[in-house]
Amino acid sequence: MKLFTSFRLGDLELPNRIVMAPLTRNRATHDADAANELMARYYTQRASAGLIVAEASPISQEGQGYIWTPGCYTDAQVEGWRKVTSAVHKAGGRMFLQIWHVGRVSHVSLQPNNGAPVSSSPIQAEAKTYVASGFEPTSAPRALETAEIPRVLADYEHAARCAKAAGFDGVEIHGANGYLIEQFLKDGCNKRTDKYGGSIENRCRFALEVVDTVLKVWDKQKVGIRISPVTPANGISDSNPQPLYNHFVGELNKRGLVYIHVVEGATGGARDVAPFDYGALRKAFSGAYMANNGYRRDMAEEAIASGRADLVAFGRPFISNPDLVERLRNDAPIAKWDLQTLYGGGEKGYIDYPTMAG
Ligand code: 8OZ
Repeated sequence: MKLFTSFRLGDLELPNRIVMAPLTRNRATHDADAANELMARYYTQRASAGLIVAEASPISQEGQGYIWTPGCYTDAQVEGWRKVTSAVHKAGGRMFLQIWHVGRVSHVSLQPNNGAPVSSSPIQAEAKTYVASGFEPTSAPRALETAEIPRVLADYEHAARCAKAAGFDGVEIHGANGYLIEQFLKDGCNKRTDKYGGSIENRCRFALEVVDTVLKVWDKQKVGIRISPVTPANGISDSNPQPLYNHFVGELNKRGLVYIHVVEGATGGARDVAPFDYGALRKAFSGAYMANNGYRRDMAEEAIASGRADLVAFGRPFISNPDLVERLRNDAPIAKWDLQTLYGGGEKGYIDYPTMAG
């Protein structure tokens, strides 16, 4: 099967086309939001993936929207992630970090000085976030001032440097699922009248500045981006996503990124939520196309064999099947994930899912 052929991603040789998608699990340390030994065990169990994209990691406190998500901007967080990358590398794996600013999908209790979260425009997200007291509605955001944007870019640059110090093989920019980058891209949220709002070119400006900032730190062959053109996740929408993403991906192509990671349809939901021609993005981009969302074995094989995708990212199946690659190879049953233990907690529902061998 083509799913089990190797693939050259930049200077990495992936032994198969199966990627572990980034998955928020809220298992970081409670005092420092740092990755830890428990997380190192969890990722090491999954090191047979062609590539692991580690869970979304806030670039700053302002960029955090959920409690106990592991950041990548303090010394303690770099040390925490270093434990994870060295264990995964020792187990023979390869690992990118997804770097993340949630924008308005946050809560005052997580923000510096309990202030308002930031966004492109002062419009509250119709979404919930997870804080100390459980799921809560997101807080009303304030619009970033034009003059503040360089400071946010500097936070991206700092986090990109921290990811390098932590030993990752590369970074994935989180440009999906209704977070800050999408809050600029999509016109359901972005109502700005400065050079970051209005036309498609203007709405892409912030995202491309983030990309250019990360490229100051990392070689372009070690930088990917995740996008979700039609997802309604976290209350986001765009009136005409096809021309927006055709333009955006064309600009990404000029910058030579190593992959685009495309959530096809509604994140974690229906693939056919809205019409969209993903083939147009494939055509516009000469790097790797990583497909995601609801893939099963046959679909994944079809996507690789037909050339529609180079890589397929699996999310939830990796939660409950640490040996997902072996299970797919053998067409073995895929264990169901427990919804009660997705976010927060300890070992239960995290590192205790057995392999086929038990
Ligand atoms: C589920 C819960 C919290 C965050 C995403 C990072 O949607 C997330 C996320 C998912 O990209």
